[in-house]
Amino acid sequence: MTPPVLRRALLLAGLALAYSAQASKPLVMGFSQVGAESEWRTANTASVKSAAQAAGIQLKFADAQQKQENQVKAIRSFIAQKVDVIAFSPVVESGFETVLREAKAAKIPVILTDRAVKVSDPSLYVTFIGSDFVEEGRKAARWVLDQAKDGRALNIAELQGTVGSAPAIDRKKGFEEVLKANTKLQIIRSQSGEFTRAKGKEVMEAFLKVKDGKKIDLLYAHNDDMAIGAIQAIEEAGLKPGKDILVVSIDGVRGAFEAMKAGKLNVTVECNPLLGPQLMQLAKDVVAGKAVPKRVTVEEGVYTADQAAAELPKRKY
Ligand code: GYE
Repeated sequence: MTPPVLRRALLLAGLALAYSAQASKPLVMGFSQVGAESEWRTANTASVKSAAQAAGIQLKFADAQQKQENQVKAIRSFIAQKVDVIAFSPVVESGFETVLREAKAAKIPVILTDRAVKVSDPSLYVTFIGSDFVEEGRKAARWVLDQAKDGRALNIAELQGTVGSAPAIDRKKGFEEVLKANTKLQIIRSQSGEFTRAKGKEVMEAFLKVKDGKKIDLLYAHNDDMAIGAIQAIEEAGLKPGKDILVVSIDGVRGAFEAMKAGKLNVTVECNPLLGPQLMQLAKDVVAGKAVPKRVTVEEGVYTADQAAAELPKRKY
């Protein structure tokens, strides 16, 4: 028979051991990324991965290759693995209701990063951290309005992002809202370039071939990668991007600053992809049961070609 004192000591030691095992168990995050479609996305992925490591969070990373079905599968597998928290950047806005209900039923909190979803029940996610895409579209259009202050008319071509994605929907909305102020500014062509360079180039080539007698004066691309692809198409058509056709885009990635330095891109609206550190802090707070804001936005600027040379060395993505 163990004496009662010894029994108590053993019990306490056991409890302490269990407690320290619990405390040192890393928080597990399942993260479903959109894909690797752009420079922005690459920087975003790098930020998430390095921030998880720095925060001591075990990351289960899944690349959806721009397909919603892959994302739904990834989220279901995170639920099955009983991760502590799920974070994801939704490829498109609609169609996540069912899988989000499954996460909720499993009591796994969900954080949206970068892109928003449309759901009838906002309690299906805890918080959303990302940029204000409508405002980015407005900023791009304000620059265009400025160019047309002298009263000239501008025919605009638009390269949209992924069909149904929050940034494509919102950047179009914000741009059109501000553009309305001047009826001489007309969008004469608009199509998706899926946020990639290759598709941006392909669609711009097609735009330039349309024979309706209308000359394109300005290109608005929903991201820098599509603008960079389109710039190539413009050059191959024997025109000067940045001069014959003004080019405005969104993201503010290094490639855009290089294009601005070369005089081929006129302006980029910043969209910060370095969300990793904020996301990890939010995840820790959420799992610890702390209250977090429903919406966390990111501060961003606008850069023109004349600032490119000075800004380039300072760019972090
Ligand atoms: O602008 C684009 C990327 O969701 C904000 O996705 C992001 C967008 C970004 O492919 O380059």
